[in-house]
Amino acid sequence: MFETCFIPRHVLVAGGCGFIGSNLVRYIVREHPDVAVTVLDKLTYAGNPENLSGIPGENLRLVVGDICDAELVGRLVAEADAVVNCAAETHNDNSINDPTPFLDSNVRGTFTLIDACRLRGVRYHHVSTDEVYGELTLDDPHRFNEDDPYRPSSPYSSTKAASDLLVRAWARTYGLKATISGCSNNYGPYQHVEKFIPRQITSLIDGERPKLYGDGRNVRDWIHVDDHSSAVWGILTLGRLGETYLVGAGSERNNLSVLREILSAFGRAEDDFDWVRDRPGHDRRYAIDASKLIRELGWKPVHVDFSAGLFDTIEWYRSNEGWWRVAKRETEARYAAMGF
Ligand code: NAD
Ligand code: TDX
Repeated sequence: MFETCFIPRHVLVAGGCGFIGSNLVRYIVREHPDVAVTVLDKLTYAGNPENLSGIPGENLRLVVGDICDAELVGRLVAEADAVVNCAAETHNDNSINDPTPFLDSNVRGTFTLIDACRLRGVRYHHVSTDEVYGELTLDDPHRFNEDDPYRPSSPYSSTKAASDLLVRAWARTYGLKATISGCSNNYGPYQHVEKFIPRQITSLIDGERPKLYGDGRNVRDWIHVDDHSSAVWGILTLGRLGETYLVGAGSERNNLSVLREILSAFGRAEDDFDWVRDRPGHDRRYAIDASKLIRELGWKPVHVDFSAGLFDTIEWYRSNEGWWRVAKRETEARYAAMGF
C-alpha cells in the first residue's frame, strides 16, 4: 500500500451513462457519499440516463454533451478535482463497420479531456482495455502484463491504444497527473445488448437462437463490472502517477462454454444456437496478469464465482426487459445490416 491517498471532492465521470461509467458512479455514490459526481455523456446509442436510475441524486449531476467539445469540457474540468474517462465508442463490430466515431470519441475526445486537465492541473484516470495488447494463442502460458508491447488488432482497439499513448505522452511531457487501467471483458447489469453475454441472454428470452462467431473457441477473461469499479477507484486514489494497472479476475472462458452455460440456464439444448461468420481480425484470446494491482494497491475481486455472477446477470435481464427492449430491436437490425 502507498502512503499517499488522494480522495477527490468532485469527480467528473465522462461516459457515466454507459455500462461501466454508470456502475462506477453507483460505486462512488454508495461508498463515498461525500464525493460530488458530475457525469458528462453524449448519450450515444450506448448511453442511457436510466442507467443512473435509483442512484441518490443529491451529489450527482448529469450534463449531456460531447467530450470533444473543448469549451464545455474546460468548464466542467475546472469545477472538478478528478476526471475519470469512461466515454468511448466500445464495440469492435461497429468499429469494423464504421471507424469514424471511434477516431472522434476515443482519440480526439481523450485529447480534449487530457488537455483540459493539463491546463488546470486536474487528476486524470483513463479507463482502457486489455485489447491494446492484441491477442494470445490458446496455449500461450503468458498473460498480459503492463510491460507488454501494444499490438491492437481492430479499429476499436487501435483507437484505445492511441488514446493510452496520448495519456502517457501528456504525463511525461507536461506532467499530467494521470493513471491508466487496462481491464478485461466486463459482464453484469446494464451492459448494452450488442455485447456477447447480453446479446445471447436477450435472444434466448425472445426465443431466438444465439449467434456464435467462428469456431467458438475464442477466450475472454471475464470480470464482474463491480470489481472493475473498485479497481478504478483504487487506482484513482492510491495509484502511482504515470502508471498503468491491468485489471482482471482470472476467469478465462471460451465463448462456446459461456454460451452453453447460458443455454443451460434457459433449459435449452447445448447445440441450440447458430454458428455465424467470424469477426474479421477476431482476437483469439485475452488473459490478464493483475498482480501489480493486487500487490501495490491491495485490490481484490469480490465476484470470484463467474457462474454465480452470470446467473445473477441472466436474472437481471429477465427482470428488466423494459430497459433493453428498444435497444435489442435496433441492435439486431444493425447486426443484420452488417451481415452478422
Ligand atoms: P458503453 O459503450 O456501454 O458506454 C460508453 C458511454 O460513453 C456511453 O454512455 C456513451 O453515450 C458515452 N460516449 C461515447 N462517446 C462519447 C462522447 N464523444 N462524449 C461523451 N460521451 C460519449 O461502454 P463501456 O462498456 O461502459 O466502456 C467504458 C470504457 O471501458 C471504454 O473506454 C471501454 O473501452 C472500456 N472497457 C470496456 C470493457 C468492457 O468489457 N465493456 C472492458 C475493458 C475496458
Ligand atoms: O453475437 C456475438 N457472438 C460472438 O460469438 C457477439 C456479439 C460476440 N461474439 C464473440 C466475439 C468475442 O470473441 O464473443 C466475444 C466477446 O465479444 P464482445 O462482447 O463483442 O466483446 P470483445 O470484442 O471481446 O470486446 C469487449 O471487451 C473488451 C468490449 O466490447 C470492449 O469494449 C472491451 O474493451
